[in-house]
Amino acid sequence: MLAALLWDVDGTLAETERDGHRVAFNQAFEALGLRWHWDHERYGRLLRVTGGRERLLAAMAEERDAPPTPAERQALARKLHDTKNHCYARLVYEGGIALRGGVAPLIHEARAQGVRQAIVTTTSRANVETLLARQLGPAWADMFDAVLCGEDVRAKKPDPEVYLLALRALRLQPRQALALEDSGPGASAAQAAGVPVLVTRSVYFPADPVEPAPAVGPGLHTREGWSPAPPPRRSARITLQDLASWHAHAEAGAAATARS
Ligand code: XBP
Ligand code: MG
Repeated sequence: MLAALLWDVDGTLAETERDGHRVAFNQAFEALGLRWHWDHERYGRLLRVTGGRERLLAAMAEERDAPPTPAERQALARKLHDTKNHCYARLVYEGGIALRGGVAPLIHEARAQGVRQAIVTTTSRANVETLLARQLGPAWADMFDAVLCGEDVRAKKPDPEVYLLALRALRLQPRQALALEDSGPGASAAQAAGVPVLVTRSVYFPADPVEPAPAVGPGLHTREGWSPAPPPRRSARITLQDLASWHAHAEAGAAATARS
């Protein structure tokens, strides 16, 4: 039975990479007098490196005017990352980053029906708190039984560590939960922890290989374009009942494999 939803943040709750992080990284470069600019296409490639600071360090390898020593690069990455997170917070407060369609109704529905929820992300905690306070209101933390972030782990996604921590915090077995992710690295992290994962494709990860996933679709706002297709219902969006039945189907498959 489905006992908990484990929510990724970036790309899943909101298009934070497109509307927030990329814009904020560029604002940080400008604020620190650097002539670097990450366009949509380059940022898409850089997203293969998870973690904002780690991404900065990886990008410095491609910049001719990056500092020469590893220690100087680390220091610059730290400074840029702090500045980026301040810029990101400002974008969030100005209302520039909305939740994706279907996310808020599903969070409220799960809460009303006693399905537990956790935030399972490797982004910085400050970014999560700012986004959720702005989009779900000051009582947002009451909706989640655990909030695991980048600062809580040694290794970021696709490492399963953050999922293993969430399962421990909720005292659940992996197959009692369902992860919601948008990217290959995120889906791999959940799967490596043994958690079935539902994939809602996002702007930067339209086609990452994510099998085996109980369901893959374009977003929670629509019942169109999902594989497997959800059964006909009155709702225009994906509901908790849909999640429960995809989860049950994945469970039945896993049980049959274990028996054979
Ligand atoms: C996505 C990430 C993050 C963000 C930037 O994490 O890779 O690093 O791009 O966040 P997830 P920080 O999908 O697990 O939420 O700058 O705070 O690292
Ligand atoms: Mg993500």
